[in-house]
Order: sequence, then structure tokens, then C-alpha cells
Amino acid sequence: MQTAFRSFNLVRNLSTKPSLFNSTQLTKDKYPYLRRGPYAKIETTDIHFFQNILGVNYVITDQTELVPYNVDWLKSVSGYSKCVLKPKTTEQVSQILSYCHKRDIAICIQGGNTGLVGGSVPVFDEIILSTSAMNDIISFDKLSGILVCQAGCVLENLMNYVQNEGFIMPFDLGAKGSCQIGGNVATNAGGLRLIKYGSLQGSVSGLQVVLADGQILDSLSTLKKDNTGYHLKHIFIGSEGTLGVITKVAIQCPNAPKYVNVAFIGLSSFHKVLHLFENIRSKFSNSLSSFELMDSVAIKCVCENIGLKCPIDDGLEFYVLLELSTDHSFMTKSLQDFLEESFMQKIIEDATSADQPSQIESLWKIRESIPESLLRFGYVYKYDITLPHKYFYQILPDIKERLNNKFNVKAISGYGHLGDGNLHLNVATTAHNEDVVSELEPYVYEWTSQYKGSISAEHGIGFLKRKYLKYSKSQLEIDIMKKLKNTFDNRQILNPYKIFP
Ligand code: FAD
Ligand code: 2HG
Ligand code: ZN
Repeated sequence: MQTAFRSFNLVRNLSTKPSLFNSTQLTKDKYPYLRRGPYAKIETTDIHFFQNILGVNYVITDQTELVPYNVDWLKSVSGYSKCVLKPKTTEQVSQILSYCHKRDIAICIQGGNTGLVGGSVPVFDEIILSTSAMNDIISFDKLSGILVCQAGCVLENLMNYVQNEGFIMPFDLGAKGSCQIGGNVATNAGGLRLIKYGSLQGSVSGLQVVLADGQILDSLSTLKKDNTGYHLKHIFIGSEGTLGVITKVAIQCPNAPKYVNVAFIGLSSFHKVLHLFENIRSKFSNSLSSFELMDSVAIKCVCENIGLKCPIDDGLEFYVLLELSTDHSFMTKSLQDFLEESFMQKIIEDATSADQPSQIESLWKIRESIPESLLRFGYVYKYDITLPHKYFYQILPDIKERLNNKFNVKAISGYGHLGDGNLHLNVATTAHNEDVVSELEPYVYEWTSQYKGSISAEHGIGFLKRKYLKYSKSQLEIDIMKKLKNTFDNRQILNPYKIFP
């Protein structure tokens, strides 16, 4: 077993933006049964109105410039919006929404456009309201750890900002270089450290939101405790752009841990992965800040398609990346002893550990590059499910059997946030094929529902999963959600065709 870290080359700056050339089929052609809602079509007078509010540079109508805003990161859906608006202030958003509400113009709200369920791009010709120009940090209180910022701040910029103050953001995602805090809140993003720092529902203390008719709802509380009536912020966390435009976020940041240790571990069976998880939790309990599973297919894809190198024996069935965050200097030794012991007990086959930032980053890069590495094949069918731990990997052999030697499938991989019971099942092919979809859906959702799991653990429902909401929500729950939608957006102008079947 290795205990010393071996360095290896990294491919940096993975692209997270679609190219200017749109090769993605239009959503309206891919799903011909869809009908455009009775919304107004954009006219020159509308464009002039928007230009008056925002200035000409913040209204995009050029055909080529529009492309990356119309296509999602996965290149699975594409709208044909003729107009992107880039407000800088809440007041501008309010004016835009008030106007669109009166004119019956449909709007798709877009942050970093890294969403994985087709929610961030228009389905037809909805105008796109991009929050990218709303990127001011408003305040940071070192006593409370509360950061207040505009919704368009890129997550990585916020991470760097609070790090300089001795804090961390309470969550982290592979898309951090592009995704925005507003989009993170709108999707209730989970990510890599939820096991220790909890979900955004716990760490977001307040939000400012512009409602569909242009009213500004100021719930931007920076208080840790506030039980005065209903917590309206929770309605918007995870609302995926269907209830209002999040314009400002107040979020609680934890103090940066003094010591971070990461281990990259190889194991020969899934049973042993669970054994390791049980042991590490009982030994390090609250210090465990990540427990990520990667199967051999995921590692192979990262190595072959991205060019990264597996830091340990690359012939094993499963790999775990675990992270400990503490204020205790003895953690490096404790972790190495733990790995040594697990090796002696034949729970793990190989491992390497790191406690220096650059080494830690290199190990994380392997995990964070998995989505990109699978997409390099051409097209990926993605399932993001929560399951009880004992069934976590059990769907993989079933799927392999269903797709066995058919459809020129390039990879079937299971990876994800095992610590939170969140599996990412990815099937990669060279191009989209409806026959593959028919093999996978509703099969995956039925399977998940049978084990009382969730059909969307962290990515949301968006456009791609709306037909399957019923596998995780009862009819009564869906009816109440619809009533809420009507209360907040009676003209259905915000992100139409999303979430609801
Ligand atoms: P977008 O993609 O632009 O939008 C997502 C949704 O939010 C859309 O429905 C949009 O209408 C809505 N929205 C955006 N901004 C606002 C706003 N200001 N007000 C109201 N609605 C808004 N997700 C995880 O949960 N965990 C992960 O570990 C994770 N890793 C990822 C890794 C990669 C490489 C990629 C590409 C994606 C990953 N994601 C992950 C997906 C995740 O949902 C997004 O990355 C992120 O939360 C979306 O932020 P965004 O700014 O890109 O939003
Ligand atoms: C991750 O955990 C993201 O890497 C993306 O949630 C998962 O692409 C996926 O399926
Ligand atoms: Zn994830």
C-alpha cells in the first residue's frame, strides 16, 4: 500500500460552457408533442424597452452570441430564444418582470447554465434572463460568518473570497468555476461536502427574490434564528426558476478547518466500500466532510478521456475519495493508521493520502472530472438518485444486463456521494438514441421508487425529469405544488414547461 503521495499531470480548465456552434437538436423537434404556450412573441418595441432599462450592451440579440445561452451543458436540449437580458440590479429585474407580466412574455432564468436537467435553457423562444452581470459581493460579517451577495456571483469566486477571511463556503461542486450562487440555491445543489455541512436549506439564512409580477420580496435575513411565521425562503430554495428570480443570497459560511486530509482508496467489492464507510464514520464521525464513490468505469473514463492518472492501482473495482476536515493536527497520523489497519484487515486494497492543498486538489480533480469525461463520448443519460446504502450500487448490474452489447453503449458508470446515499448513474453513448431512453425510463425510476428512493437527489426536475415527478411525489403533493406555482406566478411566465408534467 502506498502512503506517500505520487504527483501526476492534470488537465485543467475543463470547459463548462457549450460552444458557439449549436449542433444540438431543438427541444421542440426532439419532443414534437410539446406545444408552445400562448405567450406573446418578442417584438422590436420589447427589445427597445429592455435596451432602455439595461443599456444596449446588456441585451443580446445577435444570433451567434445567443447560442451558448440556448443550449444546456449536456447538449441535450436547446431552445431558440431571440433575446438574452443581463440586468445588474434587483430594480432592473423588477422592471423586466413587471413588463413581461403585463405583456405575457415567458422567461427562462439562467445562472451559470451548468444544470443537468434541462431547466436552465428555454424550451421554445422564452427570453433568457441571465444573472451573470449581478456579481457583487455585498457584505461579509466575520462574527456571524454570513456572506451577502448578488445571485450571479460564481461559486468559485465566493470560495476564494471567504477563504481569504478564514472561512469556507458550506458546499462545493465540480461546476464551481461556472455555476452561480443563485443557480445553486434555485436547484438546492448538494455537492461534495453535504455530509458535514448539511444542505442549503440549513445554510441559506435569507433571500431577496423578484416575483413574477415584478414585486421585490425582501427576505434577506442575516439572522441565525428567526421564527416569525412561515420561512418563505424555503419555497424558493430548489424552486428551479419557476417561482421568482433570486437576486440576492445571505448564506452562513463555516470557519475554514485548520487541517484537511484526503485519502484516495481502492477496494475490490462494494460490500467492502460499505464496511469502510461504517468504520470511518465510527472513528472520525463529524470530521468526515466527504465520502465519494467512483467505480472502475468512472476512473477509466477520467484516465482515458481526460488524461488524468489514477494515483493508485488502477485495476480495482471501486475507488473512494474521502475527506476529513478538523482542527486537530494529529489527523494525518490518525488517517494513515486507519488506512494501514483497513489494509491489514483486507478491507482496502490500496490507498494514498494527502494533506497539502495542491495534492488534495489533484485528487479531487479526478472525482470532479468524471461528468466531463463521460460527456466526451458524445451523449450521456444521467440519473441522480438517492437510495438506502445497501441498495446503492445494486442497480448497476441490472442496467448493464438491459443494455448488454446493444446500442453501441460506451460506458455505464455508477459514482457519487455515497455518504449521502446519492448515486449518479451515467450511461454514455456517442449520440442520443430514443431506444436507449426506452430501456432506461421509466425502469430506473420504477426501480428507485421500489426501494423508496428519490428520483432526483440534487439536480432537480427541470425539463428532462418532469414526466417522472410522480415517482417521488404523491398526487396531493403535486397538487399543492401547483397551487403554490399559481399563487406566485398566476400567468405561468416563469420557466414554463419545467418541473410539472
Ligand atoms: P443554471 O444551470 O443556470 O440553472 C439551474 C436552474 O436554476 C434552472 O432551472 C434556472 O432557471 C434556475 N435558476 C438559476 N439562477 C436562478 C436565479 N437567480 N433565480 C431563480 N432561478 C434560477 N449539482 C449538485 O447538486 N451537486 C454536484 O455535485 C454537482 N456537480 C456538478 C458538476 C458538473 C461538472 C456540472 C456541469 C454540474 C453539476 N451539478 C451539481 C449541477 C448543478 O445543479 C449546478 O451545477 C448548479 O447548482 C446550477 O447552478 P447554475 O448557476 O449553473 O444554474
Ligand atoms: C457530481 O456529483 C455531479 O459530479 C454531476 O452531481 C453528476 O454528472 C452527473 O451525473
Ligand atoms: Zn453530485
